[in-house]
Amino acid sequence: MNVTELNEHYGQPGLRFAEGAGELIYAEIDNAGGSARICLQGAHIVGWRPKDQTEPVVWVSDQAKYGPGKSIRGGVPVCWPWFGPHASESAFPGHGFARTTMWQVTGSETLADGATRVGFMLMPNDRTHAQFPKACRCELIATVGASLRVDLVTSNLDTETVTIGEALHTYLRIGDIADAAVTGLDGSEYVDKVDGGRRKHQAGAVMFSGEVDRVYVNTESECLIEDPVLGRRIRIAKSGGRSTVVWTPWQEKAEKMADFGPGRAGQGGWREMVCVESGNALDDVVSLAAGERHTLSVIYSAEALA
Ligand code: TA6
Repeated sequence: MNVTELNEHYGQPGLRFAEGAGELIYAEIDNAGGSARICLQGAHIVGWRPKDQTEPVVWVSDQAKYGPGKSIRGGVPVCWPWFGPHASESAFPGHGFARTTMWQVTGSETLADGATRVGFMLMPNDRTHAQFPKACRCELIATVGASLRVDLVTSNLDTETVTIGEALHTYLRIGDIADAAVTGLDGSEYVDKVDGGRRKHQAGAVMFSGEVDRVYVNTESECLIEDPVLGRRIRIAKSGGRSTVVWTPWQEKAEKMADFGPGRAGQGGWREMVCVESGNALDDVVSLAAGERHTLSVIYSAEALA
């Protein structure tokens, strides 16, 4: 569908479709509770701000690259049908193909509380079929308002069991990574990717003074990002997800990547974000018998620090 057809079929008072960066099509949402943009490539949420916040809650790099087949640095990249490197094929894209594949809009709705809901379905093609030869449907439902809810729904339409890894690789806007803390993971086991994949246990809050890349397993806990610089707390509540990934590239790694940018304060965009990702990875990958369906749901919200 082109932009005109999308607006005719799915336009809502708080929702319109428009062509934007990289000549890609975006769902642009602006309602009483919040605003967001969602790129149809990847069903990739590229920013969300509740109306009571002056700063966005979902962060996007000012140097993000937009274009067909490019993955966008920031927002809510969808990792599916695997998380991280592919288990056996190193040539397959890290975090799967969902974030660089076109999705189609399947529906839209304005809810009674004024929130806007938009549904998307991943469109398989020859490339995705070659990398994942399974009849599996992947849908994303975004509900945008004062909070942001994302449901990632996998349906196994195959005749055999299918195993998937998945995550919402969400970049959250913070004042300064050196002052932020992530709580909710105390006592959880994690795989430390910056220490050779060693297994460790979290003690207290996650604090940051260097690169952190950890996959916490077997945890369904809500996580909070405490941000004294912006004076707020970001709440990340999930269901259907047993893994939480916490990632900051820190300075050296970010500077090797072309798309982090200088950030608002000019001290590096990496200082102004942290990824707290909700999903099912490593020990927690999901096996779906023929005909089964699985939903990962995450709700993001922000509140003032007391
Ligand atoms: O989720 C953390 C992570 O897997 C890191 O290892 C880091 O490389 C990051 O994702 C970014 O991956 P990307 O493929 O988007 O550059």
